[in-house]
Amino acid sequence: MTRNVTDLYRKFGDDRLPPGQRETSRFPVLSKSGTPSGDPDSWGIEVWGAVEEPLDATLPEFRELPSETQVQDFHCVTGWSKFDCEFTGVTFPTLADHVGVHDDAVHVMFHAADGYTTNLPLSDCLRDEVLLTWAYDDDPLPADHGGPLRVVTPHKYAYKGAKWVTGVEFLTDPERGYWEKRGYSNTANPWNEERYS
Ligand SMILES: Nc1nc2c(c(=O)[nH]1)N[C@H]1C(S)=C(S)[C@@H](COP(=O)(O)O)O[C@H]1N2
Ligand SMILES: [Mo]
Repeated sequence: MTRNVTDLYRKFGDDRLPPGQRETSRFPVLSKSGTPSGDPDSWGIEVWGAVEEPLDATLPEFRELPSETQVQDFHCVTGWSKFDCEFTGVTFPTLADHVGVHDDAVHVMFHAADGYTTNLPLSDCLRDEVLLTWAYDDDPLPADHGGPLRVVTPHKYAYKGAKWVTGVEFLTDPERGYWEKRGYSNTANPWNEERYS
């Protein structure tokens, strides 16, 4: 079953296309440095910090968790949006249930294989639309787009979704990630045009 979550914008604004964005049918690639290599069978994902049961899994093990396919929109802070992207993966709430999040956790830092990090409040992660995904349009997620495993955050500009994700850290105090320390908005709501801080 595929879940279409492209009506998510109604919680944040009146228009599916956020202000200042233009729609593209292409799927451009944006990375701070090159594409790290990764083999889907040996890729590892770790979850640690303020959780009951830290996780250290291979991607094949991670894929055993309940997963789903969603159709969702993708908004890049540089001004393009791509509608109707089909991603398959584990929702963040499913992962959070699996590890058991401590009551004092308030924030999350995502870590990636290229040294990238990005942060979000826990409440912004505990949405069914936040997916840790390994497939795009029924094919393995292309390496340029973050394969073997990435995060997508359709309620935020796409820099909140770490490509090549290797770690999810639950924090008891907020911290800033790579772009959040370098001038991009910490909150990143596309419908408020929160691009820079
Ligand atoms: N690990 C990692 N994740 C990343 C980035 C990066 O440089 N490294 N760039 C971010 C930015 S700025 C954007 S716009 C999106 C781009 O995703 P795409 O290349 O699939 O379009 O990935 C985000 N996630
Ligand atoms: Mo970006």
